[in-house]
Amino acid sequence: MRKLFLWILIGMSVAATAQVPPAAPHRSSIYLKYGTHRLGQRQDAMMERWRNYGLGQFIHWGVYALTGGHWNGKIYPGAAEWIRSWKEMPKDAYDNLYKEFNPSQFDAKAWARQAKEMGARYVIFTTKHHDGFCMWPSKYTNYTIAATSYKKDIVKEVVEAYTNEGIDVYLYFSVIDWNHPGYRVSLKTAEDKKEYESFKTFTANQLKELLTLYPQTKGLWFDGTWDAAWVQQAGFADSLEKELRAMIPGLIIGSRFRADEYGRRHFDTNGDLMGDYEQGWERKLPNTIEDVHGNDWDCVMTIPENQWGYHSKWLGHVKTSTELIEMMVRSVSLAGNFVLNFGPDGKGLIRPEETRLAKEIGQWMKVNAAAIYDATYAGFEKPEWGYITKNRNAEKYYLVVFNSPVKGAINLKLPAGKGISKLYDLDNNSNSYTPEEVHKSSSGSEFYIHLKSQPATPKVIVLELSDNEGKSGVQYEKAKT
Ligand code: FHN
Repeated sequence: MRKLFLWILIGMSVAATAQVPPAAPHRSSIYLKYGTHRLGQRQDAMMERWRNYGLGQFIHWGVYALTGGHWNGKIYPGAAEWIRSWKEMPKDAYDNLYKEFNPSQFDAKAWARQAKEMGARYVIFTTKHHDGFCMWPSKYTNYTIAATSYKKDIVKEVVEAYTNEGIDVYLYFSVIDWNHPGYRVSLKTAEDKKEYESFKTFTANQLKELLTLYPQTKGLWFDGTWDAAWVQQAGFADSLEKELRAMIPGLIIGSRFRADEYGRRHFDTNGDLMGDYEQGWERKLPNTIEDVHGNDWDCVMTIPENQWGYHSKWLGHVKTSTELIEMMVRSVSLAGNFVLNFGPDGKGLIRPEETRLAKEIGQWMKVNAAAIYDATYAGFEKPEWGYITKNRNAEKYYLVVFNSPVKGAINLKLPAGKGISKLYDLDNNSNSYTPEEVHKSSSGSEFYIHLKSQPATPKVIVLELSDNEGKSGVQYEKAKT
């Protein structure tokens, strides 16, 4: 039986509960023909579903997985999916690798089950990376899965398996395509421009093909859009985005797809977000809520320093599950989603390290997902012991403790005008905190919550606030010095 404790506030504390600060308005009146299509956040149901995900899975898989980041006995020092660009990698050797691609142990249903158990609510899957190899039988090129001995449509298998597990599917698409004869980094000659026109048509055809073949798709995650040649296609990309959105109502597209007529990407020349969410947080996280400018955003993160595709020898720091859980909680506490990357091997297997991390994250999510799902920025000052998230639809706050102080208590500054109606452990809601366990500082501006135990994993305490401030408490004399 949970006792209801009405806590007495002394003095008004420093943080004020606030919603996510609104995006900065249109910063100036520069007319843009190909700037953002909308000011402020999308408010439709699909986007609300997107911002409630909390945790997603990224999968980078293609013929590059066959190399495992090695060639001819040498280790490629870069990101494994870029090995074709390595001077030690003969281009024709790479471009014939697809003939060996036959992932006999690929099991999309097993991948989807693992992702579900980890707690992922959406997946972003590489349909085509920069090498141009298509994991679906595109009719616009021969360089596809249909030309391999595996033959089957991998994108279809992934879309169906994940959708059947209740995980929303987003398709990753690289505009960079090293295989297409019309692809150019920049347009220097008339010939370049002529060839690039065919490449633009090819790109548009493939994107419309993907949305036609896989209508379950909830969004497109674009990549490889930084080349000067593409950045100069503001009008073409603007029209193409509108065409794609019309094919699947509610389709979600991020800020990385196109540039405005002045070449500005992610944010147009007026500083307003292009697309539905910011796609700039790659292998990095914002520090404060101000860093996200009131926009929706996702962070995509690798487990090693910088490997998206399968590399058999991870060099440098490999993140632990606690580090990854902290990045996820931090993302949600700043109103974003956290997307963890997996790079299956050439046989179609998820590597043991990723399987272990998925299991450990899943064990934590099994107990604490309420702090992640449907949660967002809480409006509190960032505490030194961890993060605070808030359920979007209730006055419920989640105190996620990562750095449990040696003193055994955590400090909490309450929002002005609020009282505490309940305080209990998320993993055992009969574990209410009693007045003996929660003391007011003499300054009256914060509470000390004595933890019931020193947690071995990130601990979540649920704080339910009420609008009833209660009577003022004991006023202590200030020290005379
Ligand atoms: O060049 C790609 C890289 O290979 C990987 O796909 C990441 C994932 O977001 N995106 C680009 C680097 O920013």
